[in-house]
Amino acid sequence: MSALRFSDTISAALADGTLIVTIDNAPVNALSADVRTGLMGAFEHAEKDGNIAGIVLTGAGSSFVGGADIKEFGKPPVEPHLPDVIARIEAFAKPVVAAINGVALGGGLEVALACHRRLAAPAAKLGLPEVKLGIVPGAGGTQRLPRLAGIAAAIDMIANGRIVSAAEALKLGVVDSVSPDTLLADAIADAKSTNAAALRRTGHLSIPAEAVEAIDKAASDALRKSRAQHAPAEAVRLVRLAASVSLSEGLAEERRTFIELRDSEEAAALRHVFFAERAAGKVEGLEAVAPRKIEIIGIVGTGLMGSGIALSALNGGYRVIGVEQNAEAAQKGRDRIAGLLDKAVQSGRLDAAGREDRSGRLTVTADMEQLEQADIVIEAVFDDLTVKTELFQRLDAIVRADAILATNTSYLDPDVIAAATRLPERVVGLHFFSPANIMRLLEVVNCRKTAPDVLATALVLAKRFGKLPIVSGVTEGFIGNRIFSAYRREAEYMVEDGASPQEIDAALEAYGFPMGPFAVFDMAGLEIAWARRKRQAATRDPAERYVIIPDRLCEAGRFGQKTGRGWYAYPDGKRTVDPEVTAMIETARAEKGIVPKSFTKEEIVSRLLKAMVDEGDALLSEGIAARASDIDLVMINGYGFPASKGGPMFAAGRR
Ligand code: T1G
Repeated sequence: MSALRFSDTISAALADGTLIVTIDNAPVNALSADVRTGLMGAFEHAEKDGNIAGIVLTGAGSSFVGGADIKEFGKPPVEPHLPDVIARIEAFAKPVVAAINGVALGGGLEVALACHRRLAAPAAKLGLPEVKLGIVPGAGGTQRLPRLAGIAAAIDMIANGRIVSAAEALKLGVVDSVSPDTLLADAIADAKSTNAAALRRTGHLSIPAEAVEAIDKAASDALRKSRAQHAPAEAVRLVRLAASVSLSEGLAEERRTFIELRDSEEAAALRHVFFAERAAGKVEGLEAVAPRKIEIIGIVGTGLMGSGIALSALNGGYRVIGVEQNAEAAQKGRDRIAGLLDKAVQSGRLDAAGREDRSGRLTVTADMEQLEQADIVIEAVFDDLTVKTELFQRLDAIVRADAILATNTSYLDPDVIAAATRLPERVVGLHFFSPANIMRLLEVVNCRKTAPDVLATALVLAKRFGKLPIVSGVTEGFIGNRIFSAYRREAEYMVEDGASPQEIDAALEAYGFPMGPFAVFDMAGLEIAWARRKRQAATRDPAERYVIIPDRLCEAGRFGQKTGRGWYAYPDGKRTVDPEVTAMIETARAEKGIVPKSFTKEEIVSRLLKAMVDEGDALLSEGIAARASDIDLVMINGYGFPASKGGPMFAAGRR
């Protein structure tokens, strides 16, 4: 086969009259300017060369094409523009077959949709996830996908950014066949057998007829999930439009909408989150450090947190030994984990074989000696310093010297726990968020003595658990709870200054939080913070402003939702403003001689955002957080900060 090169990233080989064009732009074959230029060159060549009867388009490595090059967004667009490349492919006079060897996402799927035929490898994944970046497909996806899969399926995939397997793509008509292991050969054969005089151009197909109810349901399902974001609604509008306008009109409206959204604040925020997630968990100088081998994970405590952690570990493919204080508690732990597995099966997240496989890798015992086999032990016992320290001292005598000990504490100082053990350098913090099998966020606490390879191992484990690891230094509450405490403090100051809890909650919900702070405090329970305030009372700085109202709520037995009353009352479970609380607030203000002020929604958001950002700046200057984008990810993934705003540090930078 003779090799041809059309750009740094586009090469081709002629095989038996078929030009095999390969996109090779590591790491995901994004459609950079060089890729687009090379593709145009390859098609130019194929058009002129009479020996070429057809083209096969494929990707190098594990991706077909991971999408348009997101790194080019926000910069002046460079020709050739993607829609022009795509139009060139679809209009080509000779058969063009896509051999989808891996992920075909965004512009990658749009390129495939413009080909005349599509063959996929079984492991290929296909999707138009642009809404996750606050945009819509901008190169024909909203107009071509419905011509193959129908309006309802196209709405489901595009407005939800849902990625489908090759098998589902085949069922939907998005690909013509799935090739188990001879994808390229099959694609060449397909190109050769395709009649150039009767090419099936996707853009020229009419939209398949389907029930209006199915379309309306797909649309309402997608819009219900999208909450405050604009892109999903625009995606629904554009896909529906495909049924009533010509291809060129639809493409023009799609492009206009794409450009408008691409330049929006929301898209800038979501792009920030996308790159932040890829930067997270990277620690300067750790690249060269080899992580320890982990196969067996011990978990002491299989209560709410421990069972969630156990399921994450089982999902990560590990063997798990859960340990409880006695046989009865061990049985309860086994049942709790079995319940989580059943829920995963019922929700369709797990099939029966997967459940079987996980159960087969789980042991729950009262015999702590079994942990001598463990490569790491994660404790998820009662958050008390003595309990955790004594446990680690017991484990010191049971586990191997090269085993890691991880503490899942929220508020205790892991350095103190580590200092009480024989080998402090093997201790690391893993702060899971409840429910631990669902919440992606995992704060990996780099204690003062933690060895580099122990930290590297914890980061590998976090990824295998499917978590988003954020490295934190040791400070009370680590990154998330320290910022959340500042947020709570400022919210309480504002109540004392004149804003009501319901005004503050409404302002933050309008900004994009699923729940305002006082609703969250009531849901979490007021007694935890109250206990901590009482613990700290003796050492509190008398000069520091102190809001007495939360103490009074607790003294009145108002601990939040669970007691039916907190900052709000909850008659029949419905959150309502309680005049008793309003009176308590007014009394507390009067005692301090505060004349209540009124605040606009914007003032409320700005003041609470500033409280979070000031604490974030402190965490950065103290070296607790490695980068501002890590702080954004913690607040988005652990505390409901709207991703469409990018996180507190990003949002503050844009204001
Ligand atoms: N553009 C630029 N860089 C990208 C990229 C992209 N589309 N996708 C990934 N990267 C980088 C990423 O930042 C990281 O860089 C490295 O590749 C590995 O990524 C016109 C406008 C493809 C499933 O939304 O979902 O097409 O940290 O760690 O886990 O309508 O990346 O190494 O420097 O995620 O194997 C639509 C986004 C774009 C897909 C691979 N496409 N990417 O996952 O690797 S908009 C997407 C992903 C668009 C059109 C519109 C995943 C992946 P670094 P990674 P991975």
